[in-house]
Amino acid sequence: MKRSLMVVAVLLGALSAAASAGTISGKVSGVNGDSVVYVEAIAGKTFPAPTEKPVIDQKGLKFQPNLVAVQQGTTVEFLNSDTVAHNAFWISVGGNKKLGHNLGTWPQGEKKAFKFDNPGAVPLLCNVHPEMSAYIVVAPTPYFAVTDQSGSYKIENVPDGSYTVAAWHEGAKKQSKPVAVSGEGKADFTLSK
Ligand SMILES: [Cu+2]
Repeated sequence: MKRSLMVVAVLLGALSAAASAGTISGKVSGVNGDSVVYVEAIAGKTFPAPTEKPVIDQKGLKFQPNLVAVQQGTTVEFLNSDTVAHNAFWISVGGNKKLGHNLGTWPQGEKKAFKFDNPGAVPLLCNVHPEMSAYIVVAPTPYFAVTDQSGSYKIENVPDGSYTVAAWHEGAKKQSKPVAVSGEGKADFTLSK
């Protein structure tokens, strides 16, 4: 009996959590392929850094995946799965050249880690292979999503409130707009170079 009551309490808790968390969804058009959509910094709110460490693999002379979105404060691991040595460096974060960094060069099977404490787009390059490139987009909040190839996106678990939502795409001008979330919010973007 006690046990079934506990199950009911846990279920009710899960239901109320689901009811209070909303979504922001929409479409990014005007560009081809993946974009990143994220909620800009929220005044007076900070978020603990995630403990999960996404991995970018250097495999087949490519960064895989070649577009990764993470929350500010996330440690990203860079793995080399190729038989040749790879490097990873970036000249800026969010256009700020003072945040450029070079992780060095490392052989197959080894990993290097870096904690991204500043928000913005990180243009990732390998100085051994000029054809290798990728982007990490560091979002200032936990509310972000990478679009699918058609540009559709959905950001889950967003509490009700008013936000500024930004859309980023490689080579396009970043666009942001206000979005009110009450259970759900919608934001479409049309980006241009
Ligand atoms: Cu390389």
